[in-house]
This record gives sequence, structure tokens and C-alpha cells, in this order.
Amino acid sequence: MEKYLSYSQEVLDAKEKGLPIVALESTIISHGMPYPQNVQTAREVEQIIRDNGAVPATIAIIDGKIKIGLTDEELEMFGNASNVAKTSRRDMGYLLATKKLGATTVAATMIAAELAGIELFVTGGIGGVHRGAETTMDISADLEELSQTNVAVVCAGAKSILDIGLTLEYLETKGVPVVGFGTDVLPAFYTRESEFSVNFRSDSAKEIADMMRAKWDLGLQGGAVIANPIPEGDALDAGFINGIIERALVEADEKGVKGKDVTPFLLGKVKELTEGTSLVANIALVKNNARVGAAIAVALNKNN
Ligand code: PSU
Ligand code: MN
Repeated sequence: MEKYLSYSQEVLDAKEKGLPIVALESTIISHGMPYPQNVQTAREVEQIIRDNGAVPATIAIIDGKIKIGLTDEELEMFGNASNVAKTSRRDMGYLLATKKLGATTVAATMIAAELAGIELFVTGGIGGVHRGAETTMDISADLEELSQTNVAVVCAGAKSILDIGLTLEYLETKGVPVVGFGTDVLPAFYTRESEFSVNFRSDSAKEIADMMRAKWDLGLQGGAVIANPIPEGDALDAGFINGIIERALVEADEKGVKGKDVTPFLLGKVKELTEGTSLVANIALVKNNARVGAAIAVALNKNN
């Protein structure tokens, strides 16, 4: 693995000392937020993880290596580069071989985290089953990854650019538990609630860590979705944001956006149409996830 993985000094030290580590993705940096807010948010999220007793490992593909932990310079370069490829499971080999810049999605970050021995990963939103998937077959590779790779993923639920109901059905078929952190209903990213229930509610990081340990001890492959609602003060009005998402979906359809471009296009449109309000909410929920994720990583580190 040394041929492909390259650790930052901070992560290397953490591994040697057996400290809890939290993986972070980089598609959110390159395709989810504009520069310079992306780099600033990434740094602040890393600091929140440190302040809560764990060590952050932002993951990206740079120069033919999967980087586990980025230096400040790497983060700055990466967040400001225009030639970064969104990288899912499918794309990893190609990007390593060609030494191009790759931003890891939830799926690719899970793969990298597992290779690096990291059990917990914090992000904003996961991919899912898109609306209209019954004809487009647009289902994120993130879901397949959640079913086979042993990493718990803390997110703010599923965004309503997706078909949340079908996403839950898919996760159920694949045996992926969906846990609400302090909530009975699945949060919908910008809002604290959707019309769907989670499988389990837990109010305790330790309980979630124990659940993951039991699952993995049994040899049950795969991760879990730990859905943590956006803080109340940062949540957007459901009517407002859903109206905007509808408009973004219509435009994506009219423009014929396909494949891996769909999610970044929709996220970009939503940001544009909300005049930045969605970006503020997005930043707030990721930070909130970092707090919860660090607590779960600490608990996982104790029960392994
Ligand atoms: N949802 C968000 N923000 C994001 C993404 C999803 O709210 O940045 C990114 C994540 O990296 C996720 C990817 O893994 O989009 C899913 O893309 P796709 O739907 O093409 O699988
Ligand atoms: Mn897709």
C-alpha cells in the first residue's frame, strides 16, 4: 500500500500513538464550495476535530498518491485548482496512474479511509438515488460503498435533490443502517426534518460506536449513515429551499446534465439561486458534523 498511500505527519503521529482519526472528503472542497470559503471551511473543520479530541485526515489524490491528511500548502493548492477531477470508486485507478488531481467523493473517501485504517468519516451530504432514477438509473456509487466498506459516515442526512424515499429503500436492501443522531426522522441536509423515519435513533456517540463495533465484530461488511440534523439556527425554510431545488432540477433536465456532473451542477445551481444562503447553511452543518464525528471516533477508539 505504501506505493499508493501517503500520510501527513500529523496523521502518521496519530497512527503511531493510536489516537482517534476522522477522515474528511475533498469533493466538498473542489466541487461543493467556492474558493476561498472551501479552504477556510476545510481548515476550520479540521480544527473542530482537533478541539474535540481526534485527528483530521483530509483525503485527496495528488501526484499519483492517495493523500491521507493534507498539509496547509496542499489544501490551498487543491482548493484553488481548476483541474480537479471528481473521483469515485471507478476513477481511482486512472487518477493514480495519470498523476492527476482527484477529489474524493464519499465512496472514494471511504475506500481510502478503510485502506488507512480509519473507521469514521465526516462529510456534509452523501450521494443517493436521484429523482427520476427509475428511468435514468442515476444512483450514486456512495450507496454501494456504504454496503461494502467498513467506515461509518456522519452526514446531515440526504438532500432533497435526491429521492430520499428511494435512497432509504436502497440502503435497506443493502443492509446499511441509518441512524438519527438525536432525531427520529431523517434530516434533509438544509432542513432538520424530512417525511422519513430513520432506522434507529441514538443520542449517544458511545452507543453508535458500540453499534458499529458489534456490526464489524460479526463480520458484517459495510458502513452506516449517521444522520445529524443541521443546527436549528442555521436551518433553511423548507418551502424556500425545496422551491429552489425544483428549479435546479428543471434546469439540469433542460440542459441534459448527466453522470457525475449531475450532483455538482445541482449543488452549484442551488447555491446560485439562494444567493449564498445555502453555502452558509452547508458550512454550519459540516462543522456540526465534525463535532459529532470526533466524539464517535473517540468512542470507537476506546472500544476497538
Ligand atoms: N452532496 C452534498 N455535497 C457534496 C456531495 C454530495 O451535499 O459535495 C458530493 C459528495 O462528494 C458525494 C458526491 O459523494 O457528491 C456524490 O456524487 P454522485 O451523486 O455523482 O455520486
Ligand atoms: Mn450519479
